Parts: sequence; structure tokens; C-alpha cells
Amino acid sequence: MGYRVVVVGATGNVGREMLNILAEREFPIDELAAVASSRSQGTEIDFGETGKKLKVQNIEHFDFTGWDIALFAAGSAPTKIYAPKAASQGCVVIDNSSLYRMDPDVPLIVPEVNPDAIDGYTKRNIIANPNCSTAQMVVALKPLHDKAKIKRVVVATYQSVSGAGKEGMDELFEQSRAIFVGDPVEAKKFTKQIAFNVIPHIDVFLDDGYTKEEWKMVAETKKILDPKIKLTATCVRVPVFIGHSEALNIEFENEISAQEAQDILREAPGVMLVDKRENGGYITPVECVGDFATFISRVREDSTVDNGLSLWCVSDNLRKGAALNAVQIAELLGRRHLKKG
Ligand code: 11C
Repeated sequence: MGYRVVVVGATGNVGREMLNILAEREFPIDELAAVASSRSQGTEIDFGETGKKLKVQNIEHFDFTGWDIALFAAGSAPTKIYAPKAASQGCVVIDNSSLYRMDPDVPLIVPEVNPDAIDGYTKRNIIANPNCSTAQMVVALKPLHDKAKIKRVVVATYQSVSGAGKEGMDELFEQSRAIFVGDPVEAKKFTKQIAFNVIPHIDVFLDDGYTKEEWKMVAETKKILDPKIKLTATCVRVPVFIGHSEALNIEFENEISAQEAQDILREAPGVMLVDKRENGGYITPVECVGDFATFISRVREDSTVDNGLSLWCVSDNLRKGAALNAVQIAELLGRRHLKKG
């Protein structure tokens, strides 16, 4: 026996990827519903490569009673209305928006890092999925923290335009085309030209000069991994379609060599270490697309601090950063609590 699963926001970048991953990982499903706004009602979408088509249903009229799990990839405004509705109708919500992440009654889960925290989901029947830039980073940090206790992290991100949705991807494509043919370049979704450029600004500015994306990395890391970890981030949008990259500098309480870190990361869940100190011996974002892993490269000692390491971390932001992590949470929930399939 399998689960009755709903994907909310099924027509967006992350919703489609959720359907792909449910199919790829053969999640035990008895019935699957694709739900989105009234605009998409009646359109047909693929259930991964199974050959099955799903007719999109209107969220406004959807009754979650009797459904086991709803994977939400709908953005904060519709989630605010429909996630509590689904949860109160007895369907467990796994939400990809930022709405509930810092709610003390909602577990924020990366299954490789804090699986036990999922047990608190019954308070609201909601489980939160972290921001993409946090998810891949904590997968890399957790096994190193277990070994040598992290004191402080300095991270700079290189985030792809798909983090800003389909409109972000369209804007990079359209601006690149315009530059080649000599048309005027228009910035709509992003604040400046993104084609052949980088923009040190993701999400809104906060009073202290940091952006909300940077704040999320700090707050979510504390909630998922360890509240004692100090972290400072600079989040940057780069002209890459899919795949977020991060340059991490990590200061530990205890000694850890680059060799030890490589050995730990080679065995760590969710991590793929690709670290040859030669031309091309590292992973770039175009190589991580469609993959499940968080790739780590360029592990080296930082001699400017005691017990310091630097490394490079790359992952498919639509997968580990969003849809894959949500499906992994559903798998964990199934194993520990719902027990069907
Ligand atoms: C980006 N990380 O790359 C963002 C997208 O809080 O879930 C995801 C925002 C979030 O623009």
C-alpha cells in the first residue's frame, strides 16, 4: 500500500521537479494529484518519465481530506492560505516556502543532517524545507562539525537564476540573446543586467545591510545544525541557469586536516567528493544539473586561522535545494511515522 500524495504548485520549476523525483525514486504512491492556481487548471503535466499525465486541479477547490502528504512549492502567499487548510484536514504539509521555517513548532529538516527533529511535526502537521543555499551547505558542514566542531563560517554564494523561478531563467536567456543581436537589454526580475554580469543582491535588503537571503543562511543553519555556529554570508546571483555554488571558509574548535576532511566527506551521506588538485579536477554547476548529490571540491587548509579549512560546494538548487530534499523528507516521514508503502 502506498500514499496519497498532492503536489501543490505543480506547474512551477520546483513542482515539476518534485514530480520527476517522486517518479525517479519510485516513491510509493497510490494516488497522485497535481494542484496549482486557477490559471493552470485543466492543463496536463508529466509524472516524470513514467508516461503518465496528470490533469492540474484548482487549489481553490481542492479538498485535502484523506490525502497523506502535500508537497507545497507554491510561494508564500498561496501557502499561507492553503497549507494550514491541508494540515487541519489531516494531510501532512512539506513546504518549500520560507513561511514556516523559523516557526518553533515546525521542524526544518535536511534528512542527512537533523532527521530526528522531524518527530515534532505533529504540533502543526507542517514540515519546512530550507532555502536552497542553506540545504547544500549544511550537508557539507554536518560531517565536519561532528568531527571538529565548527566555530565560524564565512560563505560567498554564486546562485543560479533558476532560484528566482522560470522568470529568472527567461530573463537570462532573453538578455543573452539581446546582447548577441544588439537589441536593448531589459532588466525586469533582477535589479541589474544578469547576462555576462554578477549581482550581489538576492531577496530584499534588511536594516543591517545584509539581504534576506544572507539572513536565511545564518538563521536556518542555526536551526538545522547548531545554534552556536557563527556564520556570515554574501549572496550573489550569477548568469548560470541551474546549480548554486558556494565558497566556504570554516573555522573549527578542534584540529582537522584537509586530508581528514576529504576522508570524512568521501563517506558522508548526500556528498560526492570530487577533489583532484589538477586542471578540471573539481565540479562546476553545469555538471551538477539533474544529480542528487552535493558536490565538494577544492578542500584545503587555511593557514591564516587556527583549524581553518576552505572548500567549494555545488549542487542542483532545484533538487537538493528544493524538490529532492522535500521528497527525502516525505520518505523519512513515511519510514518513521506514516508507515505505508
Ligand atoms: C534564490 N534561494 O536562489 C533563492 C530561492 O527562501 O526558498 C529560494 C527562496 C526560498 O533566489
